[in-house]
Amino acid sequence: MSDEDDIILSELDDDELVQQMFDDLYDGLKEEIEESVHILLDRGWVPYRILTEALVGGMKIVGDDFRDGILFVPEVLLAANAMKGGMFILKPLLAETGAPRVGKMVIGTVKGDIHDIGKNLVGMMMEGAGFEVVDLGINNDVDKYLGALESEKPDILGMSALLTTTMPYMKVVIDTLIEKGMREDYIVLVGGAPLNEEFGRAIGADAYCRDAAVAVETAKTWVARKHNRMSA
Ligand code: B1M
Repeated sequence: MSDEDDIILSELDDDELVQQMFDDLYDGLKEEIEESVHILLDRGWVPYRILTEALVGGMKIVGDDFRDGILFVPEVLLAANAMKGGMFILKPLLAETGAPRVGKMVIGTVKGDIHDIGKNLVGMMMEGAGFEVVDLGINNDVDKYLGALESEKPDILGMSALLTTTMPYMKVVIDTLIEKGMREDYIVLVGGAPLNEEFGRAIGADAYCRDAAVAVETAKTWVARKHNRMSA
């Protein structure tokens, strides 16, 4: 039996457990991540803290080593799967805040891009803040976005891109909205690791959101602004 097998997660203190979660995420150990999430919940950690400190914190290490060529796609996929296991437990808890419905958002990752962890996190946090969220998944072309806007009639269109090669597609979607005279009907928020504020402005989005918490705050501000405009 290896040393790893001897670790009893529930006997670790909070700091040790979070460190262990970083290791388990790195090793793609979904069941261990799920167990640790339950332990932290039992210890009174709020879901948002578990999400940001333990899961997103651990994923940052995975991301850095992927960038540096220490980890490769199969390992990162396992890590992503473990992360999703933890997020799945937290999702209903984040949505349980009883916040009144504040607006509706359609969100999806752009064409050519299959990264969905960040988008899912944004969706979860938005639901937790009282937004209705329609998730279009990954690899969305312009027709998919437009179809969803027409059928769902949301306040917000959210787009996610994690690759420098796919982020320009956001402009294709926004330009098509302009061409069709639909741009002013929606608040367009964009996000993803390679973007920044300048890019958001350059493609004609209403705002760039650095992370899920910023996405929620930005969405609330813009929806309130939209409703004030409509009632003026
Ligand atoms: Co990919 N990958 N990946 N990958 N991957 C990156 C993005 C990369 C930066 C890694 C690196 O080299 N350092 C790099 C991109 C380089 C670049 O473009 N400059 C990269 C690459 C190159 C690739 C492939 C091309 C690798 C290959 O095949 N050779 C390939 C591309 C596939 C494709 O999409 N066509 C690929 C594949 C994969 C996996 C499938 C293995 C896996 C994805 C699994 C999945 O998502 N289901 C994966 C992963 C996991 C990553 C990293 C390691 C982690 C991404 C992540 O989930 N982060 C990533 C490295 C990194 O970002 N540091 C990397 C955690 C997440 C919580 O953060 O997604 O940034 P993030 O989301 C944040 C904010 O950005 C923001 O809020 C979120 C929550 O706070 N946000 C929004 C995101 N979307 C938003 C939308 C909004 C608002 C805010 O709308 C309103």
